[in-house]
Amino acid sequence: MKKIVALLIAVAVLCSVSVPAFAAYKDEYKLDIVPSLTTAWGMGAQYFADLVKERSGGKINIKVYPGSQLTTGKQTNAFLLVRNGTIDFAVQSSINYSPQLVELNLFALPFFIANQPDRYAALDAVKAGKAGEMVIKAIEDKGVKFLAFGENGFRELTNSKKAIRTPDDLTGMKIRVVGSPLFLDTFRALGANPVNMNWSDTMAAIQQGVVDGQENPISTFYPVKMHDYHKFMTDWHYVVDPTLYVVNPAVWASFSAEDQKMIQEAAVEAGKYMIALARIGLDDGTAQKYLESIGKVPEITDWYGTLKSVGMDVAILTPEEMKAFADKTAPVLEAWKSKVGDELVKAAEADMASVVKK
Ligand code: X2X
Repeated sequence: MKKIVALLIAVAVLCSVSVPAFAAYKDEYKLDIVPSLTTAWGMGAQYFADLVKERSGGKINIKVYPGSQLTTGKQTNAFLLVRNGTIDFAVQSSINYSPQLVELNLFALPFFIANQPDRYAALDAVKAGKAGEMVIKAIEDKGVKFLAFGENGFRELTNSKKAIRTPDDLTGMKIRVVGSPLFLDTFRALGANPVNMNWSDTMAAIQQGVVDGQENPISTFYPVKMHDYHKFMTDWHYVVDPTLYVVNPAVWASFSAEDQKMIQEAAVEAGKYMIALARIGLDDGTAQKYLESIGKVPEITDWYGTLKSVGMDVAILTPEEMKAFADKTAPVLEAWKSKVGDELVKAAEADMASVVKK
């Protein structure tokens, strides 16, 4: 009798693990990104698609659509379109999801992560800690499956007019910012004149001189030759945007358990690659070592030297100069901490404190 029961249990277990996925796989899964394929963001998204294709033996074909094609230029609609299934996958900036997910403004709080002794260690601690868990939960509670973090990068300011080293230098300057209210508040507090604009419209506005400045990570603005129009950069790292690899839940449910595992692992791996690409030449050398270890060192490894060689004037701020910007934006930081949620902000502060070397 015992043997029969054991056999029945074994059969039941086997059946449950080998349930086939009945939903047919699509010929193509669409993946949305904002910038070009030549950015760290684009390369990290493409690497994900390549890994999934290779590891599924060509069965799962993810196509990366750069330049906000899938959101018809409206990058802040990406979350809604992944949720409703118009878009299958996305690798999106936390900033572009923040209109729907107020929690994601955490990373764009001015001089919050930037003010930590090691901003990269602080960011990693937030993502891996309690705050990261809360952010992931917020995304999934709103109906999108989270796969992994990537990175667009810490954002630096560029402009066509003059070297900016103090808030006063920014007075009245027209600065293009992303479509998120926090950015308007931050630049208004600095005395600038911020304008919301999609990235897909930004280069034309810059070329025509409609705006004087913009802020983006170096690995995102260099490939579009920002230096041809903006001779000045301020190295202030005031906010960061991690990217998020996500998928529509129904699409996710259509994959077999093995494929889900493979896709999840591919996203984590591609995310690590993107993070290293966004940091190479800017961190303590960890990114370069990682890229060497996987045999994928990019052409440019020295950003400051590269920017100099194309004629950019880079203002490296002293701690006192950084403080002047942080002081000016402190009321925005305080106001937005409450909007983001005190519990989440406290969790992030504790996560960051845990990696500060005593
Ligand atoms: O629009 C931007 O500035 C960009 C490309 O960085 C984002 O999508 C957040």
